[in-house]
Amino acid sequence: MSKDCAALPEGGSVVRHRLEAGEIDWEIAPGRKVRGYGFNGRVPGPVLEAKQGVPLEIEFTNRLPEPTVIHWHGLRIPAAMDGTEVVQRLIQPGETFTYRFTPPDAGTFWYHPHHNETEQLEKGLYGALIVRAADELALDGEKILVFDDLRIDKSGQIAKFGGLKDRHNGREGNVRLINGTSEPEFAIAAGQIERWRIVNASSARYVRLSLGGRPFQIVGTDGGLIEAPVTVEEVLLPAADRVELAVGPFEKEGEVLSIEDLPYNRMAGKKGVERFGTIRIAPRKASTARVPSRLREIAPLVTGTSSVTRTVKLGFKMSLRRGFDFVVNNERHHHDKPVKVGEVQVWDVVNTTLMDHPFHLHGFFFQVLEINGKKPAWRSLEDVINVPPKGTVRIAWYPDDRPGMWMYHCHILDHHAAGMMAHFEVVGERDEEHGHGQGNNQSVAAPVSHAAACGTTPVHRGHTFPRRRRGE
Ligand SMILES: [Cu+2]
Repeated sequence: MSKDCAALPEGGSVVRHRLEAGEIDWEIAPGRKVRGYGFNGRVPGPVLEAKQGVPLEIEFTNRLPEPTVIHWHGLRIPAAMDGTEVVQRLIQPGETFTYRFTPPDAGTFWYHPHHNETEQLEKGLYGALIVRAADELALDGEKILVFDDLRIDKSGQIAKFGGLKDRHNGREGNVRLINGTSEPEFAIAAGQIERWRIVNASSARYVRLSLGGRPFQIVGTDGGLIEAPVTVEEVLLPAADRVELAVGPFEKEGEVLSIEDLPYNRMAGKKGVERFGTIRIAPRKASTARVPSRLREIAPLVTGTSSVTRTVKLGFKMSLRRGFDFVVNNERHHHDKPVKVGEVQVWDVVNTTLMDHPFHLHGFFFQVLEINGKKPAWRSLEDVINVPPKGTVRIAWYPDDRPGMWMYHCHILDHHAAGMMAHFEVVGERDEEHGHGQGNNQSVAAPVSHAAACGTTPVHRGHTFPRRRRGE
C-alpha cells in the first residue's frame, strides 16, 4: 500500500490525518471508470496509520452531495467519537468535523460512513485503519487487503439501489475487488512469510477465503492477535469481519495462485467459486520471519458455566407497508435495556430467521463462548460474529468506563437499514451515583482487571526473531 496523502505532519505525540469524502471517478480496472464516492479521491480511502495509546486526530470534511458521519469500526473509543447519528449531528455537505480519540488496542480496523451506508459504502466510502503496537509482530512483509464487491449495470456504472430482493438478501456485486481494483495481482517472494491484514468491506457478501487451497496461518481477528497461530486452508469472513494471516512460504517461483471466495450458502442465493485476485510467487528472497508459537494471552471473561444476562433475538417480520422488516426483539430499530459499567455481559444472540446474520457490536470487543452450544476452537476478541440460521451465539463482553449511547446491528447493510439494529445505553458509575448514591457496589459480576477486559498481555517482545532454518 502506498504511504498516502492523508498523513499530516506529527505534532508532538498526536497522530493526525485528514480525510475528505467526495464524488470521484473510480477506476475499478484499467480504463474502466465508474462514478462513485471516495475518501481523498480514492477507493479504498487511505490506510490510516495509528499507534496504540497515542492520541489520533482525524479532520474530516464532507464534500459529498449528502450528509454523512464516519464510524471507526472496532475501535474501543468514547461513545461521542463512535461516529453514528445517535452520538453526533450529521456532518452536512461542506462541513468539517474533527474526530479525536486514543486507540487502546493494536489491530486491523476500518472506517466507513454510518449514514445511508447501503449507498455510501457501496459507492466506495471505506478504508483500513491500522493501529500498531510498539512491539508489532513483523514478518518479512505486510499487505493490507480490503475486499469488496460491486454491482455494475449494463451501462458499466454502479447499479441503482433499492428493491425488495436486495432488502431481503443484501446487495451482492458482480465485480470483485481488492483494494478497489478488479481482480488484482499481488507478489510474494518465494521463501518469505508475510503478514496479511484482511478487511471484508462488502455490503452483504461472506468471503470464504482460499489462497489456491494452500495452508496459511490465522494470527489475528477483529480485536488483534489471537493466542496462538492456527493453520487452516480457508477462513470465512462475514461482511465487516477482519482477519490477520501469516501467508507463505511458497516455494515455486513464477507460480500463480488464485485468491478465491469458495461457495458459501448464507441462505440468500448460493454462488460458485469466485476469484478476487491472484498471487504471483516472485523470485526467492531470504527470510527472517518466524511466527511465534504464542502470540499473546487473552484472559477469559467468563470461566465455568455462564449465566445469560440478556437475550437478543434477530428476527424477520412481515409488514403491510414495507413487505417485510428485519427486527431485533420483534422491533425495528429496537431500544434495548441499559448496561452498567463494570458488569460483565453474557448475551445469547439468537437468530430466529432462516439466513445468516453478521452481528456487530459497536465500541466493545466480545469473546465468543459458544456457537450453537459448542465452544469455539480458540479464544479471540471480536466485534463481528456470524450467527447461523436458527442458531445461537453466546458472547461475553465487559463494559469498561465509556458511558453513552451504543448500538449493535446486523452488518448486512440492507438488514441494518431494514431495522435489524438496536440502541442501548452504557450507564456509568457517575450516572449511578446521581441516581441512587450507591456507586457501582451492586455490581454482581466478578471483578475483571483492565487487562482481562482488554485481553491484552503480549507474549512476544520485539520483532527480531531467530532466522528461519530450512525445514523448520
Ligand atoms: Cu442480517
